[in-house]
Amino acid sequence: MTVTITAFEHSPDRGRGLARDMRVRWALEEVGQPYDVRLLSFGAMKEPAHRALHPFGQIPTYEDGDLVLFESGAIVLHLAQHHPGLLPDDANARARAITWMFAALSTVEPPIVERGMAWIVERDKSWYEARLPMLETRVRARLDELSNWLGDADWLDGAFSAGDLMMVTVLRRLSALRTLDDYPTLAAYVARGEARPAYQRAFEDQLAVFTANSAPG
Ligand code: GTB
Repeated sequence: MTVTITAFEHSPDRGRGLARDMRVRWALEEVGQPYDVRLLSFGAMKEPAHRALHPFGQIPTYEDGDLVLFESGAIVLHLAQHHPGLLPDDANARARAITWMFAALSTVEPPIVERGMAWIVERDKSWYEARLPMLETRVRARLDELSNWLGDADWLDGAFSAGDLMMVTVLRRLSALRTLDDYPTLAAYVARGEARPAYQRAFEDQLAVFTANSAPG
């Protein structure tokens, strides 16, 4: 049975691969698993049929026979644990790669999302300009630390892993603001991730959805 994931019918990022189905697509491509995509409107995401799969009415979800998962991190971890290619065989190295997945999602992503959300929902508020330096400082503190850790290594801990996949997708959320221009080590790290053939296949597939749904006439 083919795996089915869900994604935006009209992604607000105009197909730049910033929505969280991108990580799942990339992981599926890395492990060579074919998949179908069910596209959802914002309305359909909140309908009972989708909420039965995702309690918060969001994308992505993952269906494989009787198994239904939500949360992009849990989906990528599931794929990495059941297929070779995204986690090392050595038990300690495997645990460290999973640690990097959590670091991406619970230490690096939150300040990036918080700054992005402030721009979306608070930029016309009186307090926005006062709050922005604090939000910016918190993002840059994590980038400084991550950049120091990476040094001149290609990946976070040995060979490319699900930890890198997750971290690259988190850092890509900074692309519109060009923040990574100040972090050449991290910019090169993201570029290495984006150069992987599996990433490129996943990116093209999600971009094709946006292109098809934006075609005139
Ligand atoms: N923690 C969950 C996970 O990792 O799977 C978060 C899932 C989530 O935030 N899903 C978003 C969603 O369904 C899409 S990815 N939103 C609709 C809703 O909540 O009603 C977040 C996202 C959206 C758009 C952009 N963008 O346009 O750049 C980037 C990221």
